[in-house]
Amino acid sequence: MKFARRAASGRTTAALACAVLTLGLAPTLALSAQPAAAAPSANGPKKVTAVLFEWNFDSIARECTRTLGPKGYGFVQVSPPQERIQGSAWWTAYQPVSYKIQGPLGDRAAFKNMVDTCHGAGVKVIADTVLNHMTSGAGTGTAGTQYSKYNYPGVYSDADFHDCRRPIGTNYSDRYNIQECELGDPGQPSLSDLDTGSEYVRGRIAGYLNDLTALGVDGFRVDAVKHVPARDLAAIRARLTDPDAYWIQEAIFGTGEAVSPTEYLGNGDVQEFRYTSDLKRIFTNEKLSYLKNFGEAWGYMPSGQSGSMVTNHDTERNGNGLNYRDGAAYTLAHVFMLAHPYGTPSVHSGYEFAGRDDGAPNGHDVRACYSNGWSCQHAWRQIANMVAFRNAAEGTGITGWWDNGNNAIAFGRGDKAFAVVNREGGAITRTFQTSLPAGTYCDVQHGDPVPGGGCTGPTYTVGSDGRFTATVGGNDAIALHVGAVDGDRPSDNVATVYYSTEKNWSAYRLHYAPTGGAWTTAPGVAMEAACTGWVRKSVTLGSATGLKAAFNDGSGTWDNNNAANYSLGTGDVTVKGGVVGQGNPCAGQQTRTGASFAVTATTVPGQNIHVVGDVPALGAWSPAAARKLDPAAYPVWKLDLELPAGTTFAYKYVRKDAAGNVTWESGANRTATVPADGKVTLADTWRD
Ligand code: ARE
Repeated sequence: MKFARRAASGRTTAALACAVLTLGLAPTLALSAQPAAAAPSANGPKKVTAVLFEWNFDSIARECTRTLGPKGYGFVQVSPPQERIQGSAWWTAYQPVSYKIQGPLGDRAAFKNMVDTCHGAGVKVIADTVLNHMTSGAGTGTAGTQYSKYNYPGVYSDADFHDCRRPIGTNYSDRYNIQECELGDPGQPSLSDLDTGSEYVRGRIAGYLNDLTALGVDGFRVDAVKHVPARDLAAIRARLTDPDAYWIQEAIFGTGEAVSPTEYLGNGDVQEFRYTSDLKRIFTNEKLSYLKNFGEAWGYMPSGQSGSMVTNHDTERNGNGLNYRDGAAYTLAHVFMLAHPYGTPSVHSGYEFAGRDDGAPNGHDVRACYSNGWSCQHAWRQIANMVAFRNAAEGTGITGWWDNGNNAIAFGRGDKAFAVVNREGGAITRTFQTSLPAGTYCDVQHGDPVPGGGCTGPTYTVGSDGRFTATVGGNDAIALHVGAVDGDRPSDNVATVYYSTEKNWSAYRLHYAPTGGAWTTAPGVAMEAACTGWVRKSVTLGSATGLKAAFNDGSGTWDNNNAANYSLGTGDVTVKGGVVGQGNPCAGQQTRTGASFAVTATTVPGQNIHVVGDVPALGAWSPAAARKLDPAAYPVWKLDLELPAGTTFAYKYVRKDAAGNVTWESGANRTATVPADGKVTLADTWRD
């Protein structure tokens, strides 16, 4: 039968004729009968998905409650939950054996519990579904099903598979090859390709999706749709008990290919893979200023129907997207993605891997983030706090774009939010024009908003003119939004006065009077060290809306603005070179994430211990640019270094003598990863 059909009807028309006959409908009708993808609005403004790749169901349930719900994620995506082939590689997930929910991620009861728990936390659930194919070989599945290729007891037998039965290889210019042959490389076992033109197969697949719906699932990532004719998917979709289920379809754009991702827009959202590869290129090799018209103007599919992502489980391994080893480029690309309105974003959260096939660590069980190799990108402050930014900005476009013509950009989202992304090597200082309402905002890149008002990190005061001044560190960002307003300051009228240390006094004092109030007793109150170049003092002004101030060194030397005193407002105010400004000048300088190196090493006089590594801050493996450690606690040498959250780096210690000779310690490179917040503490011993 299979040969007869192919011989009689040629390539694509074979399946087409089949579909028309069995359905009694023209394929175009079947397509146009489909509802447009409903789901981006299905969880209110909360559209961001966290993809907890290969996490088991119990771990996902915990994470929904602990992080995803509180941070405002709308969806969690779970890896394929059905019975899969056995093996340690992650890609066993993409070879279904049956539609029983039983495998390394857990069983049906655990799955149901996960869905219910996530719903309780306000998070909807997307299941990754594989419906193009089954397995490439024979064996026993993770629920005990004995299977062979083209024979899956209780589900499919030989007649349910396409006739081509040879690997697709790399020929993507032939629709028949793509859609009826088997995913896989020539000479390798390839994946038995379901005949989705068959009513029986469509019914089976729809039955599986409907079972997931009955368990509470809200949407589906549909794997490998390029290999399934769009009309077959439409026919499957028409059988669903939940017509509003969200579909996010995986179809990789390829220039000149016979099957275009746009063919699938009638069935639901489609992932825009050019977004992923372009972001990698821009953030590693090109200029962020190019992103000014990023989105549909770059030829992408419509924003409202496209999935956007910095990376996924394939691209983080095959180089088509950034991955967790890319340090600041990776983190800042996420900040940009979540600040920018294009598409429906997903944040891939996986695990560290040495080889491409490496399966999930610790039996898929995530006991704690940043342990056992679980990366938890979705929980990094720089990424997680942007979910609320994105939610607050939902429905707004880009306003007030600024760039420096190079690698520093800033843009607003109407009167809801404002972000600055600085991929320059050094800090930038600038007064930014926003459309935000006046107020004091929590910088959610460096602190968390405190419920009811307040912020655990730096704040910026936007004036009634919409402006604020900030210094943004190299490879750092600032993000403000109306959901994270520091409510305390405007009502309490607190001023944090920053004074430049350019006078090099040995002590700094602030002598002040709230507007209409009494002066402090001269010489005033002591100011404290704030950051390089600045001292500060916070004062509560009560109902006063500003203060008069003068500065002195406590020993009779004054800066009183040439006897006029300075007039300062509330919030973060600065005085430098006799000029009054606003904003927190320390924001870009704070050492919040990084590494604390400590190595025990004995040396002789004239020798010093340095650390060198694969990131620029560690000299990019150049001993000349290595960073010297401090021997104050000899024989322990120490160095505190700021590095972006999430940076994974390799390093080694080197010894240098007075003549500049370099001796490397022996052994393999050491590696470490900077956590989302705080520092990774290293306690090493020099290896002779
Ligand atoms: C594994 C082994 C193979 C072996 C096969 C059968 O790795 O060596 O031949 O089993 O024994 C994942 C893994 C595969 C794995 C498979 C099944 O990535 O390595 O095969 O699971 O276990 C095309 C598809 C696209 C697909 C990519 C990978 O169009 O849909 O290839 N992506 C999805 C998933 C993958 C998954 C599958 C599909 C299969 O996200 O993780 O595979 O379920 C151009 C084209 C693209 C094409 C790309 C790569 O860019 O435009 O369309 O993507 O080339 O060929």
